[in-house]
Amino acid sequence: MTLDTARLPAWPEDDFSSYGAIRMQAVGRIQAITGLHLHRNWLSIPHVFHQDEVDVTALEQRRRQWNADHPGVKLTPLVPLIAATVKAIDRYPLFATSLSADGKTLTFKDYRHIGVAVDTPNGLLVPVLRDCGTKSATAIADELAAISEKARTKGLSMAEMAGGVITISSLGHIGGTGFTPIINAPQVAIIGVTKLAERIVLTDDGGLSKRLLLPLSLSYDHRVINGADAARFVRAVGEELDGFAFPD
Ligand code: CAO
Repeated sequence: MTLDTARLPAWPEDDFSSYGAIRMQAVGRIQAITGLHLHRNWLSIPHVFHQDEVDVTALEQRRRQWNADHPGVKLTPLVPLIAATVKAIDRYPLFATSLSADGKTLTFKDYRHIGVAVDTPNGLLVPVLRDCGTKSATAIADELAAISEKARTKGLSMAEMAGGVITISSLGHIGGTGFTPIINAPQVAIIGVTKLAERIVLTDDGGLSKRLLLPLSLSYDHRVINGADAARFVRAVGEELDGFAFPD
């Protein structure tokens, strides 16, 4: 399928120096390559964005306690999220598929390799953590720390970025209440995570309760996934987070 871009108006050129001082800088190699892929994905995948908040009050209490009990090891909220995503995919395998280029065949993947977007000085890289369904939380945390450090300092090989069934992009350490990440083709969905937020919510008996909510932003390929699937999947991620078992 090709897009007819020939009919679009030309890119607007402007003499910025006529308005004031400017400086120019070449776009970095990684940013340029990433940009081309993101542009292709944005133009060729019909994205739909689904936003939800999951209650992680109990999970966060348990995570903080676990970190306090295990000095020297740190589990960030991303680690239970990776594990919960794997379990949600087990319940909704559509989220680990790829659509063929002709749109006729869907490939279901039984492996659970998860891509994690890493912000590096040279641009965005997406290392892939292998077999997250069979790894302990501490193994996932160790691997995430090692591979994101490598991405930032030495870069990654193509093999280290290949084979993910879904990608998670976390901006939770910075902020935000939601965003619309671009799908990492040939995957069919990407989960965006933003900052944990304390909220006062109305309880079933009409009272008020202070809860900790994790905003989840799912972008999905509407050729493969429908809105109801997306809503159920994100709810499933929330349920699996709630049931997450910290290691002994
Ligand atoms: N809400 C609140 N705090 C959060 C959080 C969340 N959702 N997620 C992480 N944090 C906290 C962590 O607990 C940690 O707190 P302490 O320093 O107090 O222990 C702190 O933020 C820093 O976490 P981290 O960034 O070191 O670790 P991580 O596991 O959350 O993420 C990594 C690792 C590599 C994914 C992340 O560092 C990163 O690079 N994210 C950027 C991804 C990105 O750019 N996405 C956009 C892609 S589209 O352009």
